[in-house]
Amino acid sequence: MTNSYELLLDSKVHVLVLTGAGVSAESGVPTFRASPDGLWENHRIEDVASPEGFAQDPALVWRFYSERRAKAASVVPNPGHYALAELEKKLGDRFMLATQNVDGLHTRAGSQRVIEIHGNLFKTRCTVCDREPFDDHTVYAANEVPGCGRCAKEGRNALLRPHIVWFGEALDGTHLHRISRFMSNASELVFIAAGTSGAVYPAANFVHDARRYGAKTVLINQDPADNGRAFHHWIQGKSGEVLPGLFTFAD
Ligand code: BV8
Repeated sequence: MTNSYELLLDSKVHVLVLTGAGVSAESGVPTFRASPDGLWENHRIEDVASPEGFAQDPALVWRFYSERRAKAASVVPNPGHYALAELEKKLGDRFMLATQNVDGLHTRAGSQRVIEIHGNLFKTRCTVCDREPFDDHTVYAANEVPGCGRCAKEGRNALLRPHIVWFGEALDGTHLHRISRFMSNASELVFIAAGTSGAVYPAANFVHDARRYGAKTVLINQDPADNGRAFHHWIQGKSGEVLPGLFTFAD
């Protein structure tokens, strides 16, 4: 574990960054392990963020997401988000950001090459018809469960759901393909994971995939991560403080 660290990037290196809830913590967005018992309203998050949880109590699940939607809309990106947007400007298509976060803060900080592998709080989709997930900033009332207007017109009763990848649901295959193609195309790869406990799969496996491609792997995290031993380097600290001064560029 080191505290001061500098990452020298040459003109060939490709950088893949994976972020988790810790990167948004300095913006005021609670992490999943903020409350020691990892509960929300006495529910295990894995139970609320799941298709079974939604089937059992859609109003409770919409309350969980409406509350997080309101919170995410009320905060702003922090220096860690901006540092990654700056790095993308320098590296262009030699940069890729995969985020587990659903708060949209990377995009608001200017990042464009972002893959939101777990979805986005501000998108909603129908549980039945194949309409595209649509932008939705509505904070639904406590017991309101929105229905699909298009289905209603066609005489069907269909609930709307957050466009989020729940536990037990598959990630978008095109996202995973883009990430592995980025790694395999890189002649020289650096993999950085920031603000993530490495507890959730398949994202927690990315470091192993990157090492198979010969990557240098760096973890930037306040606490030890579950998959921390897989990284060559661990910079213990706050991502909003570490990321801005981390990168130097060889000519
Ligand atoms: C799937 C959306 C299969 C919800 C989320 C092995 C392989 C594959 C799957 C599994 C497997 N083992 C188990 C599984 C199942 C499961 C899983 O991983 N379970 C865990 C609990 C063991 N995985 C899945 O279900 C995935 N689906 O694999 O499907 C499949 C295949 C085909 C067909 C059907 C099914 C889906 C996983 C996605 C779940 N959705 N998010 C929502 O957000 O509401 S996960 C959710 O929790 C977040 O998105 C995030 O990914 C995760 C929390 O993790 P972190 O982001 O790391 O946050 P955390 O709070 O844990 O840690 C923050 C860290 O930051 C801390 O370490 C802290 O120290 C640090 N920190 C804090 N402040 C700072 C800081 N660091 C730096 N600076 C700071 N300022």
